[in-house]
Amino acid sequence: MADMASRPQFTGSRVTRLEDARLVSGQGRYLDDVGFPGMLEVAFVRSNRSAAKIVSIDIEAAKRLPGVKAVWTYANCPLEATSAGFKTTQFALAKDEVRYVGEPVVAIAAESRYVAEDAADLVKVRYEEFDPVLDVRTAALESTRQVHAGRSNVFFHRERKTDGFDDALNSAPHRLKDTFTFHRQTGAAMENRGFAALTDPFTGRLTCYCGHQSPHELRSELCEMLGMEENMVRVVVPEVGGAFGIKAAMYPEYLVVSWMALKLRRPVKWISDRQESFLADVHARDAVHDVEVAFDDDGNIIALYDHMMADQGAYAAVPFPGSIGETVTAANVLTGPYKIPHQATVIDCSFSNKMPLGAYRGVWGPIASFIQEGVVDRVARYLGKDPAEVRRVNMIQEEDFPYKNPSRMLYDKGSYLQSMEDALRLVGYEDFRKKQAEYRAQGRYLGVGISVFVEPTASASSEAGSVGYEAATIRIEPTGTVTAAFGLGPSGQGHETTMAQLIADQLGVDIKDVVVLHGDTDSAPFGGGTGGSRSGTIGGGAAITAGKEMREKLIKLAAHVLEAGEEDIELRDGKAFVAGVPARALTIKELAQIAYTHVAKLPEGMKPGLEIVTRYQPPFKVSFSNGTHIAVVEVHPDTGLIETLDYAVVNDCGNLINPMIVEGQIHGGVAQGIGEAFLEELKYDENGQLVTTSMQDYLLPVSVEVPRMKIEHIETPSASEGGFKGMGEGSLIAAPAALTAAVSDALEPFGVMVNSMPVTPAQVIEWVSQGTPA
Ligand code: SMO
Repeated sequence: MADMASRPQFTGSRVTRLEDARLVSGQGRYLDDVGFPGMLEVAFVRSNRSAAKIVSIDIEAAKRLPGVKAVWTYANCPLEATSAGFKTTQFALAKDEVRYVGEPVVAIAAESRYVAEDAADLVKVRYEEFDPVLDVRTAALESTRQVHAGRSNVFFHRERKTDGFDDALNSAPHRLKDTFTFHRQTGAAMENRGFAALTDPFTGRLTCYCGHQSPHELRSELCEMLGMEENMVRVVVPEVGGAFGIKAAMYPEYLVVSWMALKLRRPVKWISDRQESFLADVHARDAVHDVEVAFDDDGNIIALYDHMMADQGAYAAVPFPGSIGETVTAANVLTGPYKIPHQATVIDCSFSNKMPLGAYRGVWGPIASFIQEGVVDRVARYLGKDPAEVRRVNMIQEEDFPYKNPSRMLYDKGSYLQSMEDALRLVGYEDFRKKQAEYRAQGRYLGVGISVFVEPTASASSEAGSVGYEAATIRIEPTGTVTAAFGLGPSGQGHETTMAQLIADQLGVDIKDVVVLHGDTDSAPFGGGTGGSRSGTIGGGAAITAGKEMREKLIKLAAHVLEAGEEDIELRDGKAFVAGVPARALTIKELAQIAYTHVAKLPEGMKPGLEIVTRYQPPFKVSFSNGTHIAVVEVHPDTGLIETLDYAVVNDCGNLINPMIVEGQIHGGVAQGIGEAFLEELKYDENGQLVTTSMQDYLLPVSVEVPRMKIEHIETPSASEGGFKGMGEGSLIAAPAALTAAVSDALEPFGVMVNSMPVTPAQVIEWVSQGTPA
């Protein structure tokens, strides 16, 4: 049979996003657009102490306020929100102790949010304070108070070392040490997090609305914690205005709202305000790494040591503690694209009195890249060599694939060196070096930073997808158009377009005739969801696999009705043709009519209907995307301001489904990278109060800070169906390392080598004032 997929009409093209007409015209329905008659709205009283015993809670005045329906404490809602893997006991509403500022203590349901907020002001909680634990090094000390009594603050410890590491380190000609510090951040999605729930009064079935990355995973977690069966709970994910990992988590508020809908028999909704988002959306990063690198005179890196200390915050978080992701995965890819034979890692994850750590785009990646590129740049500076040259010397080469790194991760084929050479060309590297010297002579400080990244994608154990497969249903309706449903939970990535591209090509139909549904557990097959850069590769594989199965059935049916051989049937332009005889054709609609209503015409043994449900699991544990980011910045030592003057990305995520969508992901990732490197920071004071709870304190990049990017693609296919690799996180993984390396390069005359983020104007001024200009 002719394979349409070998001549794709849509796959690989810059197909305009099908979802954008409604999204950019304000017609998207987000969580806060969900409303029902009689709906109650919820406000939470949150802990304003970072570590304290709850002495008493006075809710009487709040209960008496007109319009208030319920004022709940733990006594009304005795539910636990716990994580199976690294169990800490967190209650949906704090029971007798609070462990971070922002922890929900009392929930109020009222006729409106205004009334609920007024009632919240009337609640009086008396606390008896403890000394908060706020820093990873202190948390690890024996003398420090235990965040969870009877349990060591260091809840995860792991040591790994390659054979011969100590000898390699000790016999190396040169060794350098530094400490890298990462600040706290959060996903800061444009759309705040929220949850709505209602119970069917007759069946008792619960329907939940939530902007979430993994609808089925959320349903499973809710059922486990509420003690309900999965056929009694439906999760519906509306449009999601940014998720970035923070909407992959299960939160205490979701349990409270569900429980209220079940007990009060009224629809209930809660959506966080911006302050709550900063306080109570999972945080990320927040780690200190003690690093040592050993190398020879030519710049060959021989061994890398990293003691990683990560601050989990008060609880393990569900479904997994972010500090484990930030460290264990960082250890897995610490050497990045470089052939470093020896590695030793020590990991300590500890509890503190801060908001729990979960996932934020890239999880391990910005940290691993910052260290790996920082180490190469330190070696280059120490030896007086060009940073690009030291990268060439250490880079994994073409003939090394498949390459097993010191953490035994198997890298499939990539284009590491080529991506760097191409990116160097895009910024005119050699020329820039000449100009840089001239600028310096004029007292201007320009720098260039290189970040060559590898990104483990489409993993069976990704943080948001606990399953290694993804699921797709394809149905050709009786009128001949196509409905496809996925278990994915997209949040702006354009799945409605990319999945439709793949399906349309398999079926030979117009992309406009394919409707992609997602995010409703009643209609979508059980799947893992979006996260860990997996949707395009694994979800795309499911789309292709289901498309192929449907194609086979259509061809069989058409061959039978047209009395032709299956090998002579072509699917194209919404029709099944007999090859070479264009007049002998049936439209997909005619085939669908036969399949659904004139079933006597079906070939013997063929079941009626046109509906395929399939699951796809790639033939690897993980596939590695790669690429290079190069940033050119100017640093103004007098004001501390940093301008990004030029930015190049050469990206290799295997075969492209839609280059425009891939580039959109790169644009967003680099923008977030600028935030991470220069702007965004969640700061706690010495009492454990979060002092950055508005957009005035937590600075996000705006258009003036985000440069135009020069983007090129290399396509080194993976072994997945379609040859795709993931790419959702790569740009945020690479960008902070490139940007900070550019700052180090610019400020070389002052002896500056960046070892902490964000690089703020105040930080620049401090470094410059301590340095010695050449
Ligand atoms: S940080 Mo993500 O949900 O892979």
